[in-house]
Order: sequence, then structure tokens, then C-alpha cells
Amino acid sequence: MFKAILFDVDGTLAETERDGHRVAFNRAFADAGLDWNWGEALYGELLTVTGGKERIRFFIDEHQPEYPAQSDEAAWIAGLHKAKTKHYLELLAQGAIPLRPGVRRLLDEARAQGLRLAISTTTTPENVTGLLEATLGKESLDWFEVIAAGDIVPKKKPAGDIYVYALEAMNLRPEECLAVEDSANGVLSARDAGVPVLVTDNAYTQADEFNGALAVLSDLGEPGQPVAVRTGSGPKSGYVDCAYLHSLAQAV
Ligand code: XBP
Ligand code: MG
Repeated sequence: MFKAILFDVDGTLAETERDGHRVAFNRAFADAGLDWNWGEALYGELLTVTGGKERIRFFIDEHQPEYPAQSDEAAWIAGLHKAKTKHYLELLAQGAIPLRPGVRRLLDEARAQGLRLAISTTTTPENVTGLLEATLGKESLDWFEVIAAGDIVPKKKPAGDIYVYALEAMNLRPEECLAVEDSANGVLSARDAGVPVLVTDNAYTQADEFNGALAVLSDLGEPGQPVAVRTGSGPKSGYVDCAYLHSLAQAV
């Protein structure tokens, strides 16, 4: 029995990476007097590492090996990341990041049909609150039984910890849920937790490997704005609705 949808955030609910997180990182680097600038292409490479702090760490190791080590590097990176989060929240509050097609419609339909909702994301909890408030309004925070985010679990995606966290908090079995993800790391994470997963890819993840996904679509679609089906069977209506999710869940 399909009971719940577990949503990823970045790249799934909204295209947050290129115009949100990346811009915020660059502003934090400028604040810190660093001449680092993450262009769109480089950022695509850095996105293979989940977690903002972990991504800065990776960038230093791979692209700034000469950069003098800080006395307390972890604290220094955490400080940079905190500044980045502040810039990101400002961008969200300015309405810079809209929801992807079909997200609002599917959330409304799922709630109307009594499907339970949760979030399983790598991003920092405030970023989730900021995005939901800016795009769906404060009351939308209550739509999600669980918002599992950031450092709340020991291992980030592709490990399944953040999905296991949501399942335990909702007292649900993996097969009673469906995850909606955008990236290979996200699919690996959901599958690691045993959760069936639907992919809506984006410019940064189109070339990813989505082994184990039930289907890969261009987005959730809207009436009159049909999805493009990359792999698997697409929705009869042309857009992702609850009937389609039920059919996917039954096919598991
Ligand atoms: C994607 C991530 C996050 C964001 C940046 O999360 O890997 O790290 O890129 O957010 P999701 P932070 O699981 O939602 O796709 O800087 O807060 O980590
Ligand atoms: Mg994502």
C-alpha cells in the first residue's frame, strides 16, 4: 500500500543549485576575501560531492592544493558555509528560486488524497524552511510530517541515512513510500534505504546514471505541459499525478 511521498529538495522541488547555492557560495568567498569563483561548469563537477561543507573541502583538496591550511580548517570551512547559508536565504527571500513545474500541483493533489509527505535532503534545515516559506508560504511547513535535512544523520547521500531517518520517524516501511529525486546520489540514497524512486532530472543531472530508478522524467509536468520520458513508463496524463505514482508503486 503506497502511503507516502518522500521529496528531495535541491534540483527536485526547485532548481536551487546554479542560481541559488552556487551564487551564495561565491558571495561568501568574496566576503572572506577569497578569489575563488565557482562557475556553472565547475559547480557541476563539484555537485558530485553532496553537502556544502564537504563540497568546499573537496574544492580545496582538488583545486586549491596550495591554499595555506587554516589552524582549525573544519571551523573555518563551517564559518564560510554559514556565511553562504545567509546569502542563500537572502536569495530565497528575494524570490530568486521558483518551484519546478508540477511541484505545487502534485503537493496539493497528494494532500487532498491523504498521501503522507516528507522531505529527505542533504541541504541545511534552514534552507528547506526558507524555500518552502518563499515558494509555498509558512503554512506549508506543516504539510510535511518530517523534514529530514543536513547534518541530522552521520552519512550524507549517496548513503541512505536521510531516507532511513524519515522512514523511522514516520514509522513506515520503504515499500510503502516513493521518493522523488533529481540526482544519481539521490537515487543511490533512496535505493540504499530500499525506497522506490522516481527521477525528475535537470541540466546538472541529465547525464547521471539512474540505475534502480522506476522512471526518469524531465520534470513533474503540468496539464498542457507534458513531461519528456527518459526511461521507464511515463504518466498517461502527460504529467505526474497521484494515479501515476500509485501505478509506479504497484509495479515495484
Ligand atoms: C543537495 C546538496 C546540498 C546542496 C547545498 O541536496 O548536496 O549540499 O547542494 O546545500 P539534496 P548545503 O539532497 O536536496 O539534493 O550547502 O546546505 O549543504
Ligand atoms: Mg537533489
